[in-house]
Amino acid sequence: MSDHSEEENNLLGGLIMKAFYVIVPLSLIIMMGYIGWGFLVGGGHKRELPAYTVAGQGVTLEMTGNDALQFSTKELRAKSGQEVTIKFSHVGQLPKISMGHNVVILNADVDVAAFAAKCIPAAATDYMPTDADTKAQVLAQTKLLGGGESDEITFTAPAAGEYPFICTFPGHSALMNGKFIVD
Ligand SMILES: [Cu+2]
Repeated sequence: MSDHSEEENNLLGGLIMKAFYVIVPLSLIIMMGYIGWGFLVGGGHKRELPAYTVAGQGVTLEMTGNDALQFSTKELRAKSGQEVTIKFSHVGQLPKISMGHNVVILNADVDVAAFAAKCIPAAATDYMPTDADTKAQVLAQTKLLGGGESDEITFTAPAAGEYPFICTFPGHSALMNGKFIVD
């Protein structure tokens, strides 16, 4: 009886030992799995960070135009290669047809007065000619806005230099102009 019981105990002990040998490595594997998973998840977040950081390294420039033919700034700044977001708002009341405003950034070598002059007849396309030559002169542009409207554009800052910007609505560029300065 006691022998039998001992045998049973031995058998049970063997089973426990076997179970121990299985459970310990198994829990180690599971633990390492968790660590690995945590690392992956953490790594995933870390991999996302550069995307946020890129946006963070980019620059958002907010500017407004009003019914008095004024841009809120005459100077926009960015670093070459930087992702630039311009948030432009028309904070006036007047409609686009009488007081439209846009922000059109031109290449550094563009004759601003000549460019503004050729925009005057382009009413049908919001005072932005659509020919290839004109497009080649433009670095970035917002939509033409009426009072209360806003637009947002994103582009990559070009090589260091000074790039003129204007509103192309007829007559506005004399007052509504500035420089986009890239360092
Ligand atoms: Cu304007």
